[in-house]
Amino acid sequence: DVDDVTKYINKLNSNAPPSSMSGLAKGKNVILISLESTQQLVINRKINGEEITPFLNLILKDSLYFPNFYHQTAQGKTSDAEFMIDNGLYPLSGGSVFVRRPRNDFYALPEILKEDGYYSAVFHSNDETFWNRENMYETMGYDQFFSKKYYHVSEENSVNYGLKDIPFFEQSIPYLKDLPQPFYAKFLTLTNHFPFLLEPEDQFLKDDEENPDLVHRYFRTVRYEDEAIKRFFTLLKKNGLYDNSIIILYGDHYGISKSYHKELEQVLDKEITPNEQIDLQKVPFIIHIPGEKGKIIKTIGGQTDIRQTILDLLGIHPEKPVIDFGHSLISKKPKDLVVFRDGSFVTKKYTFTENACYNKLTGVKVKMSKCTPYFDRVQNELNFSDNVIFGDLLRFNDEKMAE
Ligand code: GP9
Ligand code: MN
Repeated sequence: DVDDVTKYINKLNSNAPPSSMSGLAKGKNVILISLESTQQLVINRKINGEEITPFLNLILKDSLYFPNFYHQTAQGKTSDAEFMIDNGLYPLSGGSVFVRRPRNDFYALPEILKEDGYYSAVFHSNDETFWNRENMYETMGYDQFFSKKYYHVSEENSVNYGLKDIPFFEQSIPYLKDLPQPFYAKFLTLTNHFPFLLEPEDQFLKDDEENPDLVHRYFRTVRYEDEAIKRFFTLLKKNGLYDNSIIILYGDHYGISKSYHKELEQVLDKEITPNEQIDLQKVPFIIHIPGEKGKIIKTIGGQTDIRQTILDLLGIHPEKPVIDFGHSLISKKPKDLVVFRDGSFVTKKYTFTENACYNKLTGVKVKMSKCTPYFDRVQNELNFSDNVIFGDLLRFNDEKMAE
C-alpha cells in the first residue's frame, strides 16, 4: 500500500545530502527541451570531418553536462519521457501512462512549481490528441498547451510528422514572451523523428551522398535539430528571456533501433554487444544556466531523476508528500543505480542485461554475483511505481495532508 511505498522512498532520500548548487537557479524560468530521438552518441562526434551537433557541443562547455545519463522509456516513447520527468515515476511496461491512466491523481511538476508561483505550458506542434496529451496535460496541472492549432503549418514548413523545428521555435516565441513569469515551459521537437526525412534546403551537413542509409539520414536530421536549438537560443536572447531562464535539454529516447545496428556498427567501428546496446541508450542531458560556469557531472542518472534535479536547482520543497523514484543528480551523493523498464540496469561499474552481468567499462562478462545485490531493489522500484499508477495511490496525498 501507499505506506510501504512511502517508507521505501523516504529511505531512498534520507541519504541524499543537499549540494552546493541547491537553489542556484532560484526563481528562474525553466525551459525544458525534448530532443526527439537524440542519442548521446552524436555529441562531440564528427562525420566526414563535420560536427553533428556543433551548437550543443559549444553550449556543453558552459553548462552542467551529464555524460552518463540514460533514457528509460518503453512503448510510450516521447510520452514516457515526459511522464518520468514530470512525475519521477517509471513508465509502464506496456503502452503509455498518458493513454492508460490520464484520470489518475498525480502530483506532477507543474503542480509543485505552481506552489512557488510558476505558470506552466507545453509547446508541441502536433495534434493535441496525440499520446492523449490534451487530457494528460490537464491532469498534470499544465496551464496551457500550444498544440498544432496554434501554429501556421503548411506544406512548405513541414516535413515528416509536421512543422519543422526551426519554424516551430520561431512561431513559439511570441507565445512564450507573453507567458506570466516565472514559467515552466516544455518544448517538444519533432524533425529528428524516424524515418529522418529532410528537404535539401534544410541540410547543414555537407555529407551529401545520394540515397544515404538510415544512420546518415539520422545524422542529418540531428544536425538540423542542432541548428534549430541555436536559432532558439538566439531568439531567447533577442527577446530578453535568456538571462532569467535556465535551459534544460534532454534526448527522449533512441533514434537508431536495433534493426539498424549493422549500419551503426560501421560508423562506430565496433560490435554492438548487449553491454554496448545499453550504452547506446545514453541520451544528452544538459542544464544551461546563463552566467554559470560549466561542469561535467559524471554520476549515472536517468530521466526519472530530472524532476528532483530541477527542484534541487530551484531550491523548491514540495508542500505535499512526494512519491518519486528520482535522485537529484547535483546531489553530493552520486546516484548508484539506473533501472530500465525491462529490468536491465546499470550501476557505476556494472551492466545487467539479457540475463548477464558485464563490467560496464570494459564490456567483459563478469560473475553474476556482481549484479545480484541489486536485483531486489530493481524489482521493488518497478513494482512500487506500477502500484502507484495502477492503484492511483497519489489520490491519498491530500488525505495525508489533512491528518
Ligand atoms: C509526436 C511525438 C513523437 O507527437 O511524440 O512521437 P514518438 O517519439 O513518441 O513516437
Ligand atoms: Mn520521441
